[in-house]
Amino acid sequence: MLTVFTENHALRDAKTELYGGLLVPPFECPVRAEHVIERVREVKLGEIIAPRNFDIEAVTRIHDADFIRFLETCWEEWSASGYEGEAIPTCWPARGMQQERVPHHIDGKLGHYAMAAETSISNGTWEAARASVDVALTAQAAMRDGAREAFALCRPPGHHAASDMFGGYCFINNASVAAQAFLDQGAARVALLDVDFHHGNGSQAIFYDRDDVMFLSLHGDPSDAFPHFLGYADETGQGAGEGYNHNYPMGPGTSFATWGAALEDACQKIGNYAPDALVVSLGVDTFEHDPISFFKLSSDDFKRYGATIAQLNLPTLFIMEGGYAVEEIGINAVNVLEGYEGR
Ligand code: Q9C
Ligand code: ZN
Repeated sequence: MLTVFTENHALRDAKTELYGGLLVPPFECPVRAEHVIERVREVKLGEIIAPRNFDIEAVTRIHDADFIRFLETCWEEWSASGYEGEAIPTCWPARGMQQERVPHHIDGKLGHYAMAAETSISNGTWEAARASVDVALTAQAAMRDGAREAFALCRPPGHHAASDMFGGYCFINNASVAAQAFLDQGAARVALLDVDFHHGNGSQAIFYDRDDVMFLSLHGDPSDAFPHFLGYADETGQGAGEGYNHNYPMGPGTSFATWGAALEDACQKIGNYAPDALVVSLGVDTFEHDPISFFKLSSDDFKRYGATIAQLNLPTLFIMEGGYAVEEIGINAVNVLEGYEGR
């Protein structure tokens, strides 16, 4: 399988994450991607190529242009304002407040465009996010040009980012941008399967009223897990999208027996939908030793479910999302790809 990767992911190197009332080193850190590419090399998964640079138009098919400009200029504006630390939102347009106006002050802009406070914006964040979506688009282009499957080793991840919202370590929704690229090249239907531990709220919101992308997500029950305010089973889509959104929330301690059954059900729905391509938001924070998650998948389970996804027999684009047990992240992510390849 082809892998797309760039060292420019390391430009995303924030020093702070607001966690448990402390500013800690971020769980979403550069060494994650280094471990994954190391494992890709170790098992000789296949060719590794660098991304090419895509025009921003492929990104603004999904994201609001003003939001993209905000990401581009946020660090500059924040540091020019005299603040000494990294950019962290501290106030939001909560219930009863103005939702539509975008404030002038950087504190207001951060609150308008952020969904959460753990994702500090730092110098280089925009450049890394842009490189990450180029990785996804390069892998997608390889499939347009004939590859049956590809692995986009994206970092930073993307599935929490909505059309005009960042957070949950995400800035640009790489998987959604890639899904849209398949459609723009002539696909009639794309399935987006999200197996990251967290609900892909950004991807869900982006495609919620559409029937040309079916979104399916297996994740920690939002009642107990981030992002807390989306991802319940009764969110089934709206308008033309009614019936094309499927959530599988699962509780603390969920084992592979339960998780795998949910995957089988999701795969059945994907098969019935008969998409032209499958995009997989591949997070491996479902791992039993993940430091911020509560599922109990073992490293072997990742190989097993890769094989299940392969049974769909669809052109498949894997997009890297989360996974914070950094020592095992390479083994776990590449196990899915090896399982898919029948190794
Ligand atoms: N107590 C991804 O996996 N904070 N993002 C969780 C846990 C945010 C995860 C707090 C987790 C974001 C791409
Ligand atoms: Zn996650």
